[in-house]
Amino acid sequence: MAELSGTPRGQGRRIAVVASRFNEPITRALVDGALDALVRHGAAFEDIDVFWVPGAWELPLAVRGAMGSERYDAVVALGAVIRGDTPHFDYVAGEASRGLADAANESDIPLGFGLLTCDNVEQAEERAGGVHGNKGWDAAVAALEMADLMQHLDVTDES
Ligand code: INI
Repeated sequence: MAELSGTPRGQGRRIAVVASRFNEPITRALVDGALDALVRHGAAFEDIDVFWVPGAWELPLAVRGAMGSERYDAVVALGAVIRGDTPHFDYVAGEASRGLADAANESDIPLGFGLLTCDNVEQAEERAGGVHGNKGWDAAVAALEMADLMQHLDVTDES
């Protein structure tokens, strides 16, 4: 029996971080967390590109673009959808999540999912560098781990 898991190694990896500007104080903290995680795991700063989109709704299109560009070994999607007084939240959060899942399922390039869906700003702050950690960091590490695992599975090339 073999048990394998990926090691989150950033060395030599080119990474796209796609982040939404809506709720920017939160999403910038997620981006900071992701960049910190990538560099601390060995990625070179110059091998990381950060793409900003208006809101979470626009994340899937840019993620697909990054995946299709053949320029990246991993992609990290970051956003924050915060519940308001109308059902708008459900549409944006649900469709952004679905769009990201669709993009992930149609590509062999790992996608870290760092989209917060919270009831209020406090919950989002707690997950963007607060008591519940930084989900941008978590998403970046997950993407690196999966990039390594996919090499074990021989799906991506070693370059
Ligand atoms: N986009 C977000 O990223 N977070 C939100 O909380 C949000 N809310 O609540 O409306 C939001 N809306 C904007 C949406 O993502 C699109 O950018 C916009 O509809 C233009 O297409």
